[in-house]
Amino acid sequence: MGVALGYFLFHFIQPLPGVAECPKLIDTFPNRVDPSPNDPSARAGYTLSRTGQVIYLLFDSRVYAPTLGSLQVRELRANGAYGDTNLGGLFNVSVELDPGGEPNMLKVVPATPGSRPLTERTWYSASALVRGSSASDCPFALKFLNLPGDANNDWRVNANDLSFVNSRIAPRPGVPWDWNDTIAQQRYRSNVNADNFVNANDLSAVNSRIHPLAVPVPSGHTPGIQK
Ligand SMILES: [Ca+2]
Ligand SMILES: [Ca+2]
Repeated sequence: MGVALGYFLFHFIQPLPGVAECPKLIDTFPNRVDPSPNDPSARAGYTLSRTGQVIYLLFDSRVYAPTLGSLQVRELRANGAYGDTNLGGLFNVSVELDPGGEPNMLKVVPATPGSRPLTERTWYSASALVRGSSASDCPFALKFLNLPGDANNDWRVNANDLSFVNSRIAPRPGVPWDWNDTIAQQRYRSNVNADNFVNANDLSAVNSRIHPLAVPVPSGHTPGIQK
């Protein structure tokens, strides 16, 4: 009886032949900041707050870097349109360990160190086909705003960002980052000039980018991870 039941369960729980699972994009580290009582206007995700233009993409399972040339980075245009120029070739993509030590994360970084392929105050789409453990050609897409200085994530740069950064000045180098640590995330976003410190230079970086009006998402586009 027990053997028969075990035999039944063994076969019942096996994946069906040919069923492949795609890794699913679930989070983007630089864009993530949890709203706090001090930042009531902060909204979920969507801005690159640093000048470094590095995007971390967290997937729900093992992910491999996209096939060369499959990364597309394009400006968002009105009425759901995209810019003609694909900036994807200006970035390198590598697999990174997630906070749990699993190779479930991609790091998208400018191929030329220090270069800034993305224009500030501009909305972009990043998309590619990636491979998982059992599936290939798995699509993901993200729409985000490149707005260095927008530490509190409300699509504008103003005195609230100066306050945000000022209250997170770190006395020591090596900004800690822990995916689940809200303080670390906020420090990451506060490091506007993308060195290893949160200090007066970041306040200057914010101050030089004051833009009190929110940068609106072009019509026909929904910000964030595309479902
Ligand atoms: Ca802001
Ligand atoms: Ca800094």
